[in-house]
Amino acid sequence: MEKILDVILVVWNYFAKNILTQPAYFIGFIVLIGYLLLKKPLYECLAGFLKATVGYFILTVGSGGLVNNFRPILAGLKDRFNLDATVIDPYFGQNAIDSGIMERFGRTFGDVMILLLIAFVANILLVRFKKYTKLRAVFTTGNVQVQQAATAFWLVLFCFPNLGRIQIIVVMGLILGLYWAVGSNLTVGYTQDLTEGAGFAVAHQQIFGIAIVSAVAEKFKSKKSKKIEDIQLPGFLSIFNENMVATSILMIFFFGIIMLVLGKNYFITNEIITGDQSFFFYIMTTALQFAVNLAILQLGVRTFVAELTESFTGISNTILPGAVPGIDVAATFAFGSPNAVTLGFLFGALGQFLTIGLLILLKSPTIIIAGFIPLFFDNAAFAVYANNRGGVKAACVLPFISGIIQVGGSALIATWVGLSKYGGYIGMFDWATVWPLFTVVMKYLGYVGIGLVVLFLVVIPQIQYRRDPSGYFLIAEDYDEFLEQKGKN
Ligand code: ASC
Repeated sequence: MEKILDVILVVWNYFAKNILTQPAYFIGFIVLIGYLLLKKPLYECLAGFLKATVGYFILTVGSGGLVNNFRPILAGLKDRFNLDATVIDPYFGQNAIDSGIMERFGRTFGDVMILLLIAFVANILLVRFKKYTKLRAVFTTGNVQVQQAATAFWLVLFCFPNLGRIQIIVVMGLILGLYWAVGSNLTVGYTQDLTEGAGFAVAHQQIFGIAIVSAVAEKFKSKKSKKIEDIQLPGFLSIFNENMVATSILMIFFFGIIMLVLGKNYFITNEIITGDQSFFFYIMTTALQFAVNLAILQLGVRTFVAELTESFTGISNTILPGAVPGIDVAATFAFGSPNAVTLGFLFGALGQFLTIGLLILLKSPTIIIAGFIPLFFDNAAFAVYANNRGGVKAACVLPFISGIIQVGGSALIATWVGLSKYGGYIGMFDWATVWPLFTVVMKYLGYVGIGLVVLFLVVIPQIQYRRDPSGYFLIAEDYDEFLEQKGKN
């Protein structure tokens, strides 16, 4: 028995390290398997695999470029002002857990990978039995799955410090798998609407957020409400109608101000620029990288999404009937209005910075430093969905509120569970809202709390299904047919 377990773990570690956490290959292999199941000629299967993998790598170049370019600038505020602060960013969060987990709980990161395996298998099984569970989406975004498994592990250790090693991994693995299945399932309908049936769901860190924002955005809809793409600005403002121009101008101001606050000396001391380099042009180049990387990201999405949509029917007709793949939230930035992405980022930043100011004024025990990933990927996505469902006002107001919640929620949970001491917290929307709630319920109600969390998650897709039994599966399986049934075509 032990031998078998060892073999499973070796295979799993290989898969997790090389494929799952490299979503480009994971998506590539999904496309390959999909085409094989569709019995396409081998050379087409190979071509699909390559196109999907390359496309996803292009997306990674864009999103990685954004992160690498702007994260140091935001995090720099911490050093510049000598703040003892917690950075809300998934990678800072993971590092914090890495350095604290042994010291505080006597566990290693290896346990996190086992938890991840259980959650991953749970997600697939939940979708396999969709007849009962009503769950349609499989999480494939391995890079964020590791961060979530680590955070979930910390939270469950905090709630049940005395529970045995195996029990704790199994309990949290099941809850996390359920969260993945239920959360990404929540995004299926809204994403099909946004992408006009591209056939994917979101599997990231703000999946409950997307559902909440999309539902609330509808309250903003009126006869007068306009979508961003319908607004034509007059006169000189018309240059803002062009996304690349709008993004560039806004980012020169936004990052220009922050970089001026940091000061040229900060960049010289940290050997980012040399003394004889022009600070003005350095600011320009940095700010313009925003538009550059966004364009790359969108190209990547366009390259792989068509392959994924077509090939996945091979999987959804056979091994996982009616399923859709859950993929990185960045994929949604290639749909809807490109200006929504920029607006969401800026309004989210406004909300975050105001709340951080408030924390400083109120002498909060934990000061938060805005991290680029929550600031951008959560709020840009919220604006894209909000604009699609409710128009421009929703696309401004909701990311602003999200910014407040991200900082407030993260400050509370990171302080309470002790992660702020290690300098980082994941900070993404669901981990500043839904997961803190789960943690409170489990900490105070114990096993009953676990039961309540599971019940809450299990019931959600049942409610979704009962609202529209005839369209619920159809919207994922055949979007055109769904539109026809709803009389929209
Ligand atoms: C995250 C995370 C990333 C980015 C990326 C966005 O949460 O860990 O690396 O967002 O997935 O494309």
